[in-house]
Amino acid sequence: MKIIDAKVIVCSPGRNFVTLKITTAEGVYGIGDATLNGRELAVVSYLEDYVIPALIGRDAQRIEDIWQYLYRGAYWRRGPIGLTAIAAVDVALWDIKAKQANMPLYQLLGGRSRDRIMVYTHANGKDIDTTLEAVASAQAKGYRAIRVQSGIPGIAKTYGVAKQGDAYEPADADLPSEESWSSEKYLNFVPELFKRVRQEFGDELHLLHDVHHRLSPIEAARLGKALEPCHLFWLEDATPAENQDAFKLIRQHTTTPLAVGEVFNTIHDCRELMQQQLIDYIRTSVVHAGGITAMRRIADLGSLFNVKMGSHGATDLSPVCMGAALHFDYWVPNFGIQEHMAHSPLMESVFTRSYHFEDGFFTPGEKAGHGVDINEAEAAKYPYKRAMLPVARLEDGTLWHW
Ligand code: CS2
Ligand code: MG
Repeated sequence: MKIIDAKVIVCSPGRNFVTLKITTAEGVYGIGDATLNGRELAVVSYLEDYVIPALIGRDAQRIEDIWQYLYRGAYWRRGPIGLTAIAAVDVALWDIKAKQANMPLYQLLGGRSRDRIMVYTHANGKDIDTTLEAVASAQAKGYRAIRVQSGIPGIAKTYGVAKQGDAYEPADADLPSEESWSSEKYLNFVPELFKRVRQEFGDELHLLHDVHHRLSPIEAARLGKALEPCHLFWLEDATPAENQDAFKLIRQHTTTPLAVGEVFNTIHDCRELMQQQLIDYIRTSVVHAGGITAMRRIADLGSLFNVKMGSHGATDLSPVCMGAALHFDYWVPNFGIQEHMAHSPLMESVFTRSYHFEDGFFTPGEKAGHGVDINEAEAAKYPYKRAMLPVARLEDGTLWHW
């Protein structure tokens, strides 16, 4: 199955998406997501200028060899741009292989390990009361697990909180907008938020919270400890993980389960955290961590140390990634949960999908391949629009982690 064509499709139906389409001499094609929020065209260039010319003429059936060729063979390894490009190729090739076998992708991975895939969604509001309303509305839609974020008194704009009535899309400006941050104001507020959520919704609902890398390790330990009575499903990205040892300090102080990894690209970013049992969930995604081929290795390493998969699934990961992720989740033995932020009807007018939501759970569908396709004529109606993620500064002007 010779690869005869590979092309990148960039569209912006409400937000930017980059999609790779690989076609074989037999006419079978596969698609992969290559979207890296706020840095989309860097991946397009990596694909068009370096990857695609080297792909043409290769055998689409040799997924592993092509993965090694693009990773090991590149000399300049790792990093979000390269691994997002590799992921797009990998997912497109798995799509082709599954179509060729006339099977849904999860069957090629070893078949399903569960009947349905639990997802969590987002509830957010400008203050506690509107956030409680958002939790009620997510619960009414059937979600059993909800990530709760709220505006913080004294901080004008906070990650994870939508502008009034809008779905949360952080890449909102042509150049990065600036937000201000105070860890102390945040730390004084979040325990009260979760106390109110538990009071209102009881003990059964799974609650999650994203710190978005904002705290120092000792501050994260303080938050984890304060939230213990509210028994979170997880506390996400409590501190930046470049220094993996930082999680040791958090772990020593709290039993709140820890999740990290949406910005990780390779198994090397996960290894120490896993081996030292410093985390409970790993949030690497199919699109940013090198595709299905790489995610299998990450999951298998994690399984040795009781680490479960809890993949990133914000709207900046396209429906193509979501489709592939759901096949992976259906199979992976050490599954924890999958993030789900619903794509808008406009986004879904460009991508057709076979995955299906019911009662808080997804199934990936039985269509051959990963079940997601792109309507190129629709995509062409929505040209790329530059949109960057914000940056954050402390109240004294110091640049901080966004
Ligand atoms: C967030 C994301 O979904 C999450 O957990 O951290 O919304 C993140 O901010 C975006 O994906 C950044 O592109
Ligand atoms: Mg996050």
